[in-house]
Amino acid sequence: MIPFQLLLILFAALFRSEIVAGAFTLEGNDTSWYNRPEVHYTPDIGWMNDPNGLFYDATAKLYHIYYQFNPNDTIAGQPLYWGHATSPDLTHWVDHGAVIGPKQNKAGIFSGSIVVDHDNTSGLFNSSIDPNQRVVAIYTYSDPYQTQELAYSLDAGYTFIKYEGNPVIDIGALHFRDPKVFWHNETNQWIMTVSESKQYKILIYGSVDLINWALHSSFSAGYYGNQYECPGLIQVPIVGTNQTKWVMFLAINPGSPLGGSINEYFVGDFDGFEFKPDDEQSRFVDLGKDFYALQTFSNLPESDGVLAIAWASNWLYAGKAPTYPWRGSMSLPRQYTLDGVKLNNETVGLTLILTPILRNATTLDTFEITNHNLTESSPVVTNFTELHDATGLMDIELEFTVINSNLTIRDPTTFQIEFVSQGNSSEDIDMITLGYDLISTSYYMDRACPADAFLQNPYFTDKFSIHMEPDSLDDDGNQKFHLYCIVDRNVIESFYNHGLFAITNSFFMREGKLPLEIRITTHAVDAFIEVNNATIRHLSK
Ligand code: KTE
Repeated sequence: MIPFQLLLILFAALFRSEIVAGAFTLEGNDTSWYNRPEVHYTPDIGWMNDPNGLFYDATAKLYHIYYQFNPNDTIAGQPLYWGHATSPDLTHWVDHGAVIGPKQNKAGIFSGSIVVDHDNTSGLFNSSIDPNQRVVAIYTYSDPYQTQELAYSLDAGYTFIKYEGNPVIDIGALHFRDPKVFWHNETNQWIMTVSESKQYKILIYGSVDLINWALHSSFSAGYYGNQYECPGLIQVPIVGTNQTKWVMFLAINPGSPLGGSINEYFVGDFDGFEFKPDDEQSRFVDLGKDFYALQTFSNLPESDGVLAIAWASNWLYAGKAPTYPWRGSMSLPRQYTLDGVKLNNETVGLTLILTPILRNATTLDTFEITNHNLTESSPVVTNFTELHDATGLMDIELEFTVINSNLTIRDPTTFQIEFVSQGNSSEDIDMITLGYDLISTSYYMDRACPADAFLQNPYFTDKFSIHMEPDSLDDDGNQKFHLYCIVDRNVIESFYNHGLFAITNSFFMREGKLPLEIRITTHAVDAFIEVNNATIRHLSK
């Protein structure tokens, strides 16, 4: 006789379905939402890390993103799901919550990608499914061995069915994850890049049906850190030509030279089997501390070019960020192109050009400043609306010329753009700063908001800098510079010389405070720069 309890267990095992994602109970009061970014995607509730499965549905005209999601807490943990969100314009997002979950609690649906299987190469669809909506997710199942699995959707990406032959790749490894798949036209096959993390290998597989995969090659280069994560290979157009090069993106964590997590890339060629980099030099996509696990979109309309989103946080401190009831934010989408860029006055290198995407945001106020000689007594000061109207979302585009380059290290040669909160006294005001120093020929960012408890965290380093050559010279040989910066409540993204480099960071003002206004100031008594043009906007989504 089989005991009743055993029958129950057998029954449960046989009919075991996915475990359900619960949403935890909210404990916060209204003020807990004050610093939730406007246009940087955040989940409605819970923990979020890497962007996953980014794709465009050409029939519904909708962008889909998925994300590493713990709906049960605001820290990373298992069971780990893919969450899901959609947007018509990459700016206004609707969160749909958990969409793919693990078979048991101590497991996770780790990072991965989505492809649109137009031609039904997988055989998972029938003719009733719109070719633009033949959505296949390829992700890592971590239990704790890591294997690559498939799930497909018959309703345009809102629900998924796991492929019954899973896993599709199993090499018996504990650290083997983050498959990113694309269709390679020239060789008529799907290509997967996936990382054998602790071996510092990006494995490149090929398949004609998304189900049977053959190992083609392995790539290893650059700055190692502790391990490789979230690789991605994509063809990127070279500005002003009809040529392209292949770019291999790679994330390393921990072990960034800045601390924690960072994204690097390599430029080279790909023949459908092997990626050959032009050189083995690591180049970093972003020189801030909060830009990780970048993933590109698949199936984009041609006019979008190459777009990608990264996670705007860092594993060193992500779980402690003072936000509630969500934790984790995405970067803005960026468009990527390549250009030959002057790295110094003797060397030109093919470099990624980064263009932030902000479509359909509403402009509330605009300040235009032209031909303004900046001195201590003539700062640029903008007055945004009072707090009740404040969105905490603003941007600035600035062009300036160095009009006195004969200064020495004894002179004040720094100017700064200050993003300032409300407050009655200097102690009461929180401020983050972006500056440029002529003698150092470098920009800096200072994200320290005094009195923010989070700054006690020694890994939440607050100062960053980046060397920039002038963008151009004017007719008199004066150096000209360009920068664009967007601030969104607790994320700052800055772009130098039309997107040649970027620094992205999270920052946290004291509870209830938001960046409200932008000032450009200096301690120089005599002007050493002229603000040719500054456009400062107060925005809402
Ligand atoms: C820890 O860096 C590791 O050793 C983390 O597990 C993060 O890993 C899981 O997040 C990533 C991916 O490799 C995983 O698929 C995913 C990168 O949530 O952030």
